[in-house]
Amino acid sequence: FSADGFDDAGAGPLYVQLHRRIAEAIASGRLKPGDSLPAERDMAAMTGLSRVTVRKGVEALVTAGQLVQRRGSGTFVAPKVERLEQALSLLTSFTEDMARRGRVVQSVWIARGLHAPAPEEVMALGLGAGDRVARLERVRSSDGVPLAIERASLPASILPDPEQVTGSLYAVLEARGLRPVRAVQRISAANLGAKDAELLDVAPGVAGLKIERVSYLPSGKVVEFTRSLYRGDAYDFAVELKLAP
Ligand code: 16G
Repeated sequence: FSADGFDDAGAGPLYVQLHRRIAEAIASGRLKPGDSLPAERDMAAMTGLSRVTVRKGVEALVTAGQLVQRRGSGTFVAPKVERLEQALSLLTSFTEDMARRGRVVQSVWIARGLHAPAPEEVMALGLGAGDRVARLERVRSSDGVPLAIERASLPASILPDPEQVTGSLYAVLEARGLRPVRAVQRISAANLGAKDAELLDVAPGVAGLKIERVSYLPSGKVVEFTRSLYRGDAYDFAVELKLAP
């Protein structure tokens, strides 16, 4: 970054000029995914722009998804996010989906334990008085890019020992003969709040997809009630339609 070429007169507001210059550096590959940007005060010193102008220019690129800001560590060029096409007609797990694509899964736990159920969990899981619920909350990533936040609730009768789940939940259920065979899934639009956006490494307010899945055993017993937030810039959900009879 240098002070050359910033032009008070013609080329639009100064923050837009900075925005354009950083976007060009990313497009040309001079700045690569994961590269860190200088601190706001250093960028202001290098360019001769005010800190307010630098902040506005950087914020515009964060909103556009080209830069990410991580609290405490700075501003980085956003990792390249490839869009994934996900079939909606098959009941698969996150781990299976990624393995099929030859990708490696990472999960960061937010919470994992047994609790007294909330009213919506009682309803969705068909719990009785005194029943407990196992909650598994994690950020699911693939190849280092966070893709979804998953909040799964299971009856304690299905999963009395949630701390035993360290990798794939469906693999644990399968090993116990409790793998779900059917599910109902609901997808709706959601703008990500500040906390969820930070977990997914995107700017607050960007579009996400909220997915609710209730899955069942062959007997009809509910196995899980899972609420997920998927990154809107990473997923295409596809389903095959047949002519109505
Ligand atoms: C999928 C499911 C989720 C399930 C998880 C298990 C959606 C929207 N959700 O992400 O309901 O709990 O897989 O994955 O597809 P795991 O076996 O890798 O833990």
